[in-house]
Amino acid sequence: GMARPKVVVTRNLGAEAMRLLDRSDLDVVAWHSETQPCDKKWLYDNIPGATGILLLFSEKVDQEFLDAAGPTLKVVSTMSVGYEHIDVKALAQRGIKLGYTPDVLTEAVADITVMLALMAGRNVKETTTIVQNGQWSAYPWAPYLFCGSQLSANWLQPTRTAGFLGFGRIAQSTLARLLPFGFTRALYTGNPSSQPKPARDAEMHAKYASQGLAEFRRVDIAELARESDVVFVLAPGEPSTYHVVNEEFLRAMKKTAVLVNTSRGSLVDSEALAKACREGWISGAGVDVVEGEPHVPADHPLVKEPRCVVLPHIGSATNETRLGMGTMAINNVIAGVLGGNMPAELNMSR
Ligand code: 8YV
Repeated sequence: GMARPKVVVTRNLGAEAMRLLDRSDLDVVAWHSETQPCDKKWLYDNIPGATGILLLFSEKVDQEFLDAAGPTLKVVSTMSVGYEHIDVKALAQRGIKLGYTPDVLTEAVADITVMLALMAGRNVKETTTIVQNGQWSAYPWAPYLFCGSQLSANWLQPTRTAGFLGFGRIAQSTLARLLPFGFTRALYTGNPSSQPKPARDAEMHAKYASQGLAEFRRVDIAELARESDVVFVLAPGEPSTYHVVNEEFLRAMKKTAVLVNTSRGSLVDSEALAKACREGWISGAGVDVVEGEPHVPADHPLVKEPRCVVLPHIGSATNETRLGMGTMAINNVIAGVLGGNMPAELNMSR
C-alpha cells in the first residue's frame, strides 16, 4: 500500500495523549520515557525521512537538526507557546510548517502570574520559611510584623496601576483577573520587536474603558517602570527583549512595587533584580523563570533573596493544561503531516 508518513515524537506525553497517535495512517516512532529526555543518538537515528516531528521547548531545532531530518520534513510541532528554541527562518526557507500551543495555557499562566504578585507582595517566602523552620513562636505578634504591600486597592491606595511589559494573550488574561482587585489603570509596552498596531490598540482601549479601567495606555519602558504598582514581564524571549529589566529599570520602579516574570528568564537581569530586592528599590519579586534554568543552584542570588519567590517554571503545569498542550501538539503534527488544518500554526510572515 501507500507509504505512511513517519512522525517522530521526542517524549512520551502520557497514555491519554499518546493514544491519539494510534493511527493506521501514520508510522509513529516515539521515545518511550515520560521523565527522561530522548538521547541524541536515538533522535538522529530516527529523524532521517521523517515527515513530522513533535518536540519540546528544551530541544533545539537548528540547521544541523533540519539537515539530519532531510527534505521529507513538512512540519515541526512544539509542545510550548514559546518557540525561541526553533530557527523559524530556517523552517520558512525550507517550507516547513511550525505548530505551537498558544491559548490552551493562557489561563494557567495568568493564574500563576497573579499568584506570584500576591506572594511577592505579602512576604510569603520569608514567612513560610519561618514556619517551616519551626520559628513562628520566636516572632511575637506586632502590628507590623510580617507586613507586606497590598495588591488590591485600599484606603491609602485607591488607584492601583498594573504595568505590562508585553501585552499579548497572557497579559490580557492577567489584567482580567486584576480588575476585581480594584485596578483602575493599566499601562503596557508593546513587545519591543513588534510594530505598534493602532487598530488593535483602539479596540482594546474601548473594551477596557467599558470594563471600568479609567486609564489604559501604551507607554514607553521608562514610564512603565515609574508608574506601575506591579510590573508583569510577559513578552517573548528573543534578542530584542534581552535584559529589558535591568538596573536602570528597577531603580526607576516604586519602592512599594512588585515585579513578576512569567515569560522567560532572559528578559530580566538576575543580579540586578536580586540587588533591587535586597536594597529595597522594590518591595519584592516573583519569578517562574530564571536565566540559565534549570541550572539554578541554592546559592543563586535570586534563590537566596528572601524577597524573591522563585518557582521552577510551573506556569503551565496543571494536569488540565498539560493534557491540553499535549493534545494540541499532537493534533498539530497529525494535521500538518496529513495536509489538514493545524489547530495552531505559527504565522511566519509576520
Ligand atoms: C512549558 C512554556 O512549561 O509553553 C511555553 O513556552 O514555557 C511552558 O508552558 C514548557 O515550555 C513546555 O514545553
